[in-house]
Amino acid sequence: MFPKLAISSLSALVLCSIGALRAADDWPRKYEDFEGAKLIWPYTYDDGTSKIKMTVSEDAAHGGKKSLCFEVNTKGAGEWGAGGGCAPSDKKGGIDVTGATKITFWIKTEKKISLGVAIKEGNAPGRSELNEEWKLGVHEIEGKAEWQQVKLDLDKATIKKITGNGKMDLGNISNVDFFFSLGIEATKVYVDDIAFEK
Ligand SMILES: [Ca+2]
Repeated sequence: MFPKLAISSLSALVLCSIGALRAADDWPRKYEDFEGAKLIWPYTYDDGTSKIKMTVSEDAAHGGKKSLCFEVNTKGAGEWGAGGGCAPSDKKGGIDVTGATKITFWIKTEKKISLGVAIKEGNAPGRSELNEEWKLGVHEIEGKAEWQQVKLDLDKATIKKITGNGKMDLGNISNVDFFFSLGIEATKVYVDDIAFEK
């Protein structure tokens, strides 16, 4: 009885290990596809004059039926613009993308926009070295009727402010942030299929 149990346990252990190995090689790794029922930790911010509203929309999708929709207007007398983002919905607020070299997402905008992208390390209580934010530059996106893919190199990121170890820790990424610079007339910008690549 005991040897048989031991063999079963061993088999289970081996199967678990194979599963873990497969998961570790599973690239690209999805951050968010917006197909879930709701956003986790959604937020927006603005300069007091610029307008931004962020929702999950079924009006457009790159994959599935839904995408993230920003209704943006930064054409007013604002000082710097507006932005927003959310945590991934299926990984308890953070995703392990250790080993990733790129972030990629799809965007649909009928008007040309200047888009800033940033990622935030997840909050790790008592470990301030793991809470830093990384800016991935500001990018000109042409206005088009079609979806466009954006792919950004993580090694070109600059740290917003050194509050910890000053290194990019990809073990628990809890935010992908989209920032809209000044000069965007009222428009809708759709984002979908945010993922990290090796
Ligand atoms: Ca989608």
